[in-house]
Amino acid sequence: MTLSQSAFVDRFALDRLPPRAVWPDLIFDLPELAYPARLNAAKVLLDDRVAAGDGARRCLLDDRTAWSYAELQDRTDRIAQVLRSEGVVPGNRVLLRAPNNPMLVAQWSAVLKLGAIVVTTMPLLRPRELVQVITKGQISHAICDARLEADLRAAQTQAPVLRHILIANGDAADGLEARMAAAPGRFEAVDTAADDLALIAFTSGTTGEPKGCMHFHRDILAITDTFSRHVLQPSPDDLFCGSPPLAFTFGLGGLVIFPLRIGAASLLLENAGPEALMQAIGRHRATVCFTAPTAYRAMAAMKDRHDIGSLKKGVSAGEALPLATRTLVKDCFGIDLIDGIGSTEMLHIFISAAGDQIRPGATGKPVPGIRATILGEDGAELPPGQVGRLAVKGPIGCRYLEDPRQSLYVEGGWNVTGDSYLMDADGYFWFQARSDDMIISAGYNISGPEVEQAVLSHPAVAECAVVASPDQERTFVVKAFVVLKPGQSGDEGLAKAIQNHVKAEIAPYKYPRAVEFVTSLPRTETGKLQRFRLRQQELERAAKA
Ligand code: 3UK
Repeated sequence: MTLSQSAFVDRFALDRLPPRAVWPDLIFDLPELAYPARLNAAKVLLDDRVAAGDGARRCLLDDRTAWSYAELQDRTDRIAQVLRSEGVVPGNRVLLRAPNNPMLVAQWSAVLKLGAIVVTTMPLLRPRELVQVITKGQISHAICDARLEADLRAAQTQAPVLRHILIANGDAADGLEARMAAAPGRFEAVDTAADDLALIAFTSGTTGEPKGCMHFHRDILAITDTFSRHVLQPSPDDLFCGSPPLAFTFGLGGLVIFPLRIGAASLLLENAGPEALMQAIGRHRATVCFTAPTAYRAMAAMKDRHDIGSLKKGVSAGEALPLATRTLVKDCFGIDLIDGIGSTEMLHIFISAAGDQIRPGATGKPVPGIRATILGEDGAELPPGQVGRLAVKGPIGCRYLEDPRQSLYVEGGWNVTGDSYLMDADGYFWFQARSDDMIISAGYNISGPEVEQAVLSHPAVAECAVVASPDQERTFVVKAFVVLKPGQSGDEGLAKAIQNHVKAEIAPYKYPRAVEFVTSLPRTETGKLQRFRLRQQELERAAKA
């Protein structure tokens, strides 16, 4: 496969794609994945929609405004013109920084229409992390919400490649909105190749320097034409909502790309903690929700305070969905959560199940258009029933921006996600652990997340993390860090009760020999448990003792 004629003037990112030999295989197994050679994703999502007569349809909502598709197109075109007048050319990287709101979506589609490459950043990133992203991506332009300006300015002093910062949502005379007002008229989308780069998503990465995952214009459509179209199956009358930041591709897909692809609407929330999310669902009668397992758990605990009866579908991703959480959500809200495993490298969800295809406890089956298998240590495919390394391929795959870790994620054409899984005889995939969250204790292989599930099913437990803790006798023991529900007190009696509960739920040798009650657990900005931090803490404590 060769790259088609790129529309890029700035070839920095194109030239830093990994060598072809370490690309994953790309497969286009469905008729809907046969994209034309030239394609601009923002044009498809917006201009084509408006041209089809849907301009007046409801598109983006927040608590203050509701934009139609035509209004989003208008904002997009104005921003694209402002960016062009700032010197942005096709192939340049443009950094975006804002909480989830309609303007952030307009900025995102404007960068795409310009044929530039969009790099949306997590609002909580600190200057040090911003410097890494800006330097690695050689990012010259940024649009930044006034409320997040200070950290970006601090980063700029150490990353001088960032020369132009446009401030949005502020009151300066040269702010983005003032400049947009003076830039009326349509903006013709740049005629990008289907495989021109559209976005670089930096991984939330639980450790180490961020990796830039590079994705094409056609990839933006491919995630909807696989997971959304075949598993989620939303309708144009749906109202999407959820918590993940648009910088996290889980949120980008669920809150922007999926609704826009079918002419549906999306509710964007700057603050989307579990309670705010529930309130918003109730107020706007949202029908499809994207959030993490812990948020569903927290929402279930507040079921009496808010009415979310409008909700028809809930997608859970980012971490394994504990069976106890699935059951709780079914009991409280009457919906069968759609669990799905996705990754920044694959852009969105590649194994999932909905409706009567769900097998509780399993993640699901490969999404149509995706192939999945389990690899042994030697790289050979394992038969059903054996635990090994999850490997997938589809129309999208891992292409890190100039990163030696490319050859760790891609092996023999497969994307190897770093998760231990098993496939059963019916082709369902069962999550075991992140490959590095397997605990080896007294010679047994124990999955930390499996023990967490058992602990979580105890009625006093709100949250739990299970890691290996150094031990004289057994090398490591299974240790549970437990956050209790309000009103519970963490004493020896309760620790014992939790241990007995686990022994009754799963094989007794897996029970946590150590239990520590804590008030909170370390998490990434995308809500993932940082087990490595607890592991490290245990190693340090043991070294001191
Ligand atoms: C873990 C899961 C079990 C798994 C993501 C949906 O999470 C996303 O991307 P990241 O790059 O992390 C990828 C890793 O997260 N994981 C995600 N979902 C599940 N483990 N069950 C799940 N349902 O370790 C995976 O390798 O942050 C999720 C869509 C887009 C995404 N970027």
